[in-house]
Amino acid sequence: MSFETILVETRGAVTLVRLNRPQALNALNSQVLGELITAFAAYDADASQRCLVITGSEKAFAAGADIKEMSTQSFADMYGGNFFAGYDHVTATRKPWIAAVSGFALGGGCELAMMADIIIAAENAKFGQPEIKLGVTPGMGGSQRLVRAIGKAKAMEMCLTGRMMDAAEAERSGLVARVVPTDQLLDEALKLAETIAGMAPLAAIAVKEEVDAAFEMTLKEGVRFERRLFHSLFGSADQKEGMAAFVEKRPGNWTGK
Ligand code: CO8
Repeated sequence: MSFETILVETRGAVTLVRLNRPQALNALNSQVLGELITAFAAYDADASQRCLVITGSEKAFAAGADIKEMSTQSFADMYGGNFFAGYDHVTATRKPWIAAVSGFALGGGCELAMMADIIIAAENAKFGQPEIKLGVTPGMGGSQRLVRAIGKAKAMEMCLTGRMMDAAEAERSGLVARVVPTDQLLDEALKLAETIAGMAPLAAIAVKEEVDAAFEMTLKEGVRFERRLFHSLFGSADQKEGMAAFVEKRPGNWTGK
């Protein structure tokens, strides 16, 4: 696979995706989207890969959707072309992925980070939904995922004013799992990814389904859904292996079966 706007490499069982448009602070254009769809689909399909990290540069995770690409588009272009609906393919990734955010994560950049299962932030990270300053609104899920992540009061304030939230506030507010020194961001994200990659693969997919279901279901339905997935994992070899490994006081040796 050859890409122009992202760099993709594998490190053991972890796929590392770097947004790579430094001249535009990693602004997300249609080419980036197309390449992300391909890279995420390849990750999901590759049984040797068990976690993915997406990151940007130290200055910018991504400064938003590409304003220069969007500026002259008409309603018909956007609506008729279902602009950026392709991110639904990215969010359909079944295996876990982490956003490692340094610098600006604005507009679509913040929204892409929020599509991840976990966000880790560098101390210099800045999150924001500044679309209102451009005469538009979030368009890649920001108004929905930000409310779910940090609650209505702060989400509404951020979307109505376009103000940026620093890493410390993002951690306090529940947007990010952890803040780490900027020069350690990638190492810490890869360490976390390796930990997740070391877990039973089917259980990791099931955990994602269950936690994500909490945003879609009533508590009763969600608990039932979780219980059924729990039951179903007793049909897997990895459940037998995991419980035998515990009894035998050794690490589990997962097959993903
Ligand atoms: N799009 C295109 N180019 C950008 C973007 C962007 N979002 N952000 C920065 N750039 C470019 C700049 O134009 C500049 O290019 P050039 O050198 O050719 O002029 C280069 O990157 C460097 O940027 P700056 O000189 O502005 O760097 P600063 O350090 O001075 O400022 C900021 C950094 C504060 C991040 C500033 O660049 C900025 O405010 N950027 C725009 C942030 C923004 O408004 N983001 C939201 C965009 S809209 C959006 O994301 C909508 C998502 C939903 C779309 C889906 C619809 C369905």
